[in-house]
Amino acid sequence: MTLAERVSKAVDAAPIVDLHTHLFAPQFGALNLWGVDELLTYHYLVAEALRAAPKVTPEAFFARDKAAQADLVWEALFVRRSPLSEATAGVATVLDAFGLDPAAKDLREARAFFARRRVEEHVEDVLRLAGVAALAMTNDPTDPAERAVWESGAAPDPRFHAALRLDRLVASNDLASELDRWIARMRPRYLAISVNEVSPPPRAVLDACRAHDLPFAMMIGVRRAVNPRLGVAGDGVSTADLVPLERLAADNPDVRFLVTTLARENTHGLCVVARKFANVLPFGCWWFMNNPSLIEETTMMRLEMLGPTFVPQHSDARVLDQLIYKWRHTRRSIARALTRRYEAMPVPPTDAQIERDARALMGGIAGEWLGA
Ligand code: HDL
Ligand code: ZN
Repeated sequence: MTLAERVSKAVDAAPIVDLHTHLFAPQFGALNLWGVDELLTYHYLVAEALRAAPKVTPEAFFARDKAAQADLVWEALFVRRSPLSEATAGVATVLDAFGLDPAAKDLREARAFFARRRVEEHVEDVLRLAGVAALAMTNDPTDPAERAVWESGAAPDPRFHAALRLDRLVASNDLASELDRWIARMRPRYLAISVNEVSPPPRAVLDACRAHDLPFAMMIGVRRAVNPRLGVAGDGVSTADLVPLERLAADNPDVRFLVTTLARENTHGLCVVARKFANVLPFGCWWFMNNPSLIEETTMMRLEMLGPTFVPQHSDARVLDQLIYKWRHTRRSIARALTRRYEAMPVPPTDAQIERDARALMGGIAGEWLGA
């Protein structure tokens, strides 16, 4: 076998620990999204369909029901055009993985297939096909539907770990008591927030991280609602100043920071910050970075500057079935970058060394930080 083949084999076999998703365990009922209509109304595809069919206004699109929205997306992006974007290629990968025709003229076959699926078996099949051993959800107690599930006493499938999302919770009047309440109820593996610019979080947040030994995840560079007409598809990106992140890491050496940046221009700077501060762990190729060309570039940069001491990827999946494509596609990019770094070694690695490194990168390091 060639080096590339040996690396791909090890990366494909390495169990995944998915550090950030918007998935919900089956115990969350309708919040657990799956099936072809959910796949096709993923906000990435909505934005792409509205570009491809500009005569359809966002308002007219959102006035349709979900099936009619999915039909429009299918026609615009899969029938009239080839699925060349990462999000469309992903749907094609998922359909193909289930033996469905990604070039079908309509969604009848796919809808009939998913209609026959039972959610419990579907969850098992998707996790198996994607090679995902554990994942973190995104849990926001200010969301009434999610809050109701937690207050019902539901116990999530143990492979679905909680992550307490603070974007809205930080506005609480008594943040400290809200944090205590939801940390006790959810047992989250980390606290998380998305920001446009880096600024110190409220003191109560870092106090809670220390008190419960929880990492704090900062997702930096998002600009919300640059086009409000697109709803959840309307967010944009900006390059952030990372000097405040250095200060945060320096001022809180006993707090572990999980960090991902949305702008390609911040990738290199984050690697440098991580070299200066061992309590900063770069993770994933977030959102607009989650494309094969950028995953390979980013993973190369991180391997060159950090060695295998970071988490190359998270899926950010919102629909259960997306785990299949997001991890199949990303494994290819990570394997390519890893192979290129091994080629730079004067003595090639053994199969055992390749397996050790692949397992650390695909799940080991994330698992340590997730406590999974
Ligand atoms: O803030 C986030 O966690 C982002 O991932 C947003 O949810 C975004 O809409 C998304 O789904 N990106 O993949
Ligand atoms: Zn996300």
